[in-house]
Amino acid sequence: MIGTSDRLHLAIQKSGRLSDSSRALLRESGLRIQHGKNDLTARVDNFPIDLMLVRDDDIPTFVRDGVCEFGIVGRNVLEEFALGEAEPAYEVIAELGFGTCALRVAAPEGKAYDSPASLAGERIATSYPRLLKRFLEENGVEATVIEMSGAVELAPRLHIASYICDLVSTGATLEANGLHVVDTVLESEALLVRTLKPLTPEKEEAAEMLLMRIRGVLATQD
Ligand code: PRT
Ligand code: ZN
Repeated sequence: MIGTSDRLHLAIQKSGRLSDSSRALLRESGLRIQHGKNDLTARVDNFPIDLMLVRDDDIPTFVRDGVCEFGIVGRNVLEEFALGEAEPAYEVIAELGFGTCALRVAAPEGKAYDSPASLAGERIATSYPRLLKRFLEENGVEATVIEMSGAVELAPRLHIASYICDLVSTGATLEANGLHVVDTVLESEALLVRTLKPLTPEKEEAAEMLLMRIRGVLATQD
């Protein structure tokens, strides 16, 4: 019989833009997920796998520490986290093709932008300070990064910053706030990631089965 300690833990977003697609992928992979959306964990009843239903921001930490051997999380969240780490914290196993968006620089109407050099000396509001700082450094630009946890698109109107760097999918939010895209910092989609911590042979076996099934589903989507 398989004990609790032999069950694989896979972290997915509890409720948000990645939740439904993450669950759908696992279901298509043949996993029968038992519990409803409000529990912290959900048991897979036909494989030794438990789902951890958490905030997306917590997934990189859980995978780094091996609390969850696998996770599904956006590249944006993962790379922002990784830039704050001294050592590699995970391995990317697969690009999942959902949750697509991009971290973009946007400016108010009438604000000139030719190249990243246009940002020199400016104030830029973002929830992704490390990714933005990397972009500025790569382009040899010195600018002030203003960290905001949300409502970044309001920053120019509130005179907190002259540019913003935020996630965009349809662009409707930018448009509603009189902003337009001027540059791209990172293209993003949901990724399947794996801990770098070694697995027990039992967990390794479950991991190989899980990956084979997920890869099978992804192959039919290409
Ligand atoms: O509660 P929890 O912390 O888990 O959720 P969250 O609120 O932090 O995240 P959530 O559910 O909003 O997003 C989860 C992940 O979905 C993100 O980390 C991205 O990888 C991905 N994703 C895809 C997006 C978007 N598209 C997106 N459009 N995340 C956020 N947005 C925002 C965007 O910033 C804008 O403010 O949605 C708004 C609408 O976008 P437009 O361009 O369509 O208007
Ligand atoms: Zn979040």
